[in-house]
Amino acid sequence: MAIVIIRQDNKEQLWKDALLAADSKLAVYTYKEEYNPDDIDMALIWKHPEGSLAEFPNLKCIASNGAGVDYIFEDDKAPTHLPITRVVDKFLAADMSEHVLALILAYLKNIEHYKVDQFNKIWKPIQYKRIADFKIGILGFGTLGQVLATDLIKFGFNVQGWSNSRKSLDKVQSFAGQDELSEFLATTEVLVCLLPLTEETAGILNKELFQQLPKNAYIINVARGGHLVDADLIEMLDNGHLSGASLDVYHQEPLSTDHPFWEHPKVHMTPHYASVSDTNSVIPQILENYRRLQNNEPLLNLVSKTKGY
Ligand code: NDP
Ligand code: OXD
Repeated sequence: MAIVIIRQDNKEQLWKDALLAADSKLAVYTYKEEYNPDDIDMALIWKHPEGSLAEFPNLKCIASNGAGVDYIFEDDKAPTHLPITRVVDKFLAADMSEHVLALILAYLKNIEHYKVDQFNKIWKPIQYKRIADFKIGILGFGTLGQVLATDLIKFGFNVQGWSNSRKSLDKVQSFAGQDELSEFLATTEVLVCLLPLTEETAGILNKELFQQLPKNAYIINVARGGHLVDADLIEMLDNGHLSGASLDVYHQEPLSTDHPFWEHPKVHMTPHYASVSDTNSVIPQILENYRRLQNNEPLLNLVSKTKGY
């Protein structure tokens, strides 16, 4: 019985050390080490090389080291019939919320705009916007979306959320399903995408959706690049319907240097780092699931195969 850590961002040793610090008796390998694949019963992964999960005949569980699991379903050779778990963590949620809050406040107060003016030595005050006058719409009103909504409410924002099933959160209007999407969009002035990437949500941030937002709406995509139709965003920014966009995630990561987003004056970019799993905080749920796996107990934070998230 052993855990293998598979990720390609050079953080596998960090996670191994953290697991061993929590339980020194654990059998745990990084995928770069020598080990017997027959021994592996849990794979702790983040954007693994395609096909690499097919190497373990006794694998019992795939544990995503992030909240998203889209990359697992995209790998045709991954044994997706096995239980798949994901990270649900208070720091992952709080960090995401802080990132989005920073972007929204910077947008309302023209911080990016002034940075460019400063660079060009231009002194030109422009009207700022007030929190109380703005409605934030959160597309994907799950674990991260609801923490963000709670924080936004504390700041005095008007908030609404859209999800598959209706939610009940104090002071937040909840919209559910395709039938209520248009109504949700019609009053959303800053749209934050926090959906999982699935067959249903791929390409959801497209021209048809943008046209249903009020003129000058602002887009924040911190979910997955696959949600966005890049050309549609550029068209709607260039024709003035949308006032700007902040993007953390892209179809290709790192984004190729010839992509138009890099030089677009209305696009603000960050390198898929809005929120990352914190080892100390996340290790206990991994170890708890490993213990449950050995004892045939129900796992925490299981992904639904039918929903794909
Ligand atoms: P959850 O699964 O908790 O929430 C997803 C929400 O989306 C749920 O409210 C769900 O509805 C809703 N949803 C899913 N599909 C649909 C649909 N077809 N129509 C309407 N609503 C839908 O996920 P998290 O909040 O934990 O994470 C969201 C995503 O954020 C992750 O999948 C990941 O891609 C991204 N992420 C990005 C990070 C970054 O650094 N940029 C960091 C962490 C996560 P319901 O509640 O009814 O099921
Ligand atoms: C995640 C992410 O899904 O970091 O956790 O994108």
